[in-house]
Amino acid sequence: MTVRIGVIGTGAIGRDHARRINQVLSGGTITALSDVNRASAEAVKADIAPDATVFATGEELIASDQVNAVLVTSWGATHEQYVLAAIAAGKPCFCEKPLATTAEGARRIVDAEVAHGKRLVQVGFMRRYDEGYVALKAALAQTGAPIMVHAAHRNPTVPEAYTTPMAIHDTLIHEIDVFRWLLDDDYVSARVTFPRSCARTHAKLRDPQIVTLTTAKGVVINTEIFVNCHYGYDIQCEVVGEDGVASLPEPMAIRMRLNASLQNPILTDWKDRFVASYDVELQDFLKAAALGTASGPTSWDGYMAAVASDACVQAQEAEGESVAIPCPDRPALYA
Ligand code: NAI
Ligand code: NAD
Ligand code: ISE
Repeated sequence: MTVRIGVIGTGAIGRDHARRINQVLSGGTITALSDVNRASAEAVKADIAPDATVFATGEELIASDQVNAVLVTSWGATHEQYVLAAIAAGKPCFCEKPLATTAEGARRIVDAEVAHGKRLVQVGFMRRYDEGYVALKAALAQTGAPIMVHAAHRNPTVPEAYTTPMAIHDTLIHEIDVFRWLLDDDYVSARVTFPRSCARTHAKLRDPQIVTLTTAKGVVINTEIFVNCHYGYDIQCEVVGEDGVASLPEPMAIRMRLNASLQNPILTDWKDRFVASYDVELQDFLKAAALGTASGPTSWDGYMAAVASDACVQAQEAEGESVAIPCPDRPALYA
């Protein structure tokens, strides 16, 4: 069966996911598009999905019988309303991170899916599908029980609209999710410290910052978020275990001997760093959607990430103080 997909939000990642479904992956076709900026949806139709219908609103797209499954790739603050509408319509839904911008919002999605009685939602935590993270998780069998993690999430630059809390719910959210999965653990507390801000930042963004998360098993994770690092898009992770240390592999790059130096190019765009894992996550979505369900990262994962994310934002405000992270009971649907 070919799954007929509607995309809500046809900006940077919505356009890229539409291209994947129509030109790279199998089992899906884009039949519907919607964006608050209608011209953006019309442009994706012209370039990628000529047979798709452009809908005035996401709700109309979800209700349409031209749509069996929904991709929510609009701005984070709009995700909750569309995911809830997709669940109400009984249609599988892939939602880009964050599932919702607050834990309460993500909980409403969990409760709606539990009431529906079957999984319908996959959250766009694509790092779980990345070959490097999968290999790192396998390597932990050799390095022994993890004790510490040292990580960094660096972007070359961000727009003026990117503010201090976004470093958590837009950027660190990838680490928050992937470390729960990598360590098979939950968080108990968060602390944030700020070095002096870098010269390239702006008035509404303290950058860089260091987030320390402690897990239920006692692992301490230090992550540097530096979104004006200038030199490239760089994701680093090193796990220190009882018997050894395992590091996330660097992306493949041609090493060159040039001009009396040894050079390794570094990527600059997030779209390139996890390009293969976006393909794998969406292929997984299409496979499950053909059966009327969802697999991969769950609404519960999206909710737990939002709970930790809210605590990290509080920890930013309480600069240097430890903030507790609650660990609610997991519904049986996500066992
Ligand atoms: P963008 O700003 O390029 O695109 C968002 C699009 O959504 C815009 O075209 C905007 O007009 C549209 N939009 C906003 N509100 C809407 C609404 N209510 N209804 C319909 N359309 C609406 O943003 P970008 O970078 O594509 O990010 C979109 C989402 O993807 C965000 O949630 C972001 O966190 C996530 N994202 C995920 C990445 C990943 O690595 N998984 C990477 C980049 C973004
Ligand atoms: P973007 O600004 O390029 O695109 C967002 C689009 O959504 C815009 O076209 C905007 O007009 C549209 N939009 C906004 N509100 C809408 C609404 N209510 N209904 C319909 N359309 C609406 O942003 P982006 O970079 O594509 O990010 C979009 C989402 O993808 C965000 O949630 C972001 O966090 C996520 N994202 C994830 C990754 C990742 O690595 N997984 C990377 C980038 C972005
Ligand atoms: C963006 O939305 C992403 O998801 C990228 O993966 C991340 O590196 C970036 O900081 C976010 O803004």
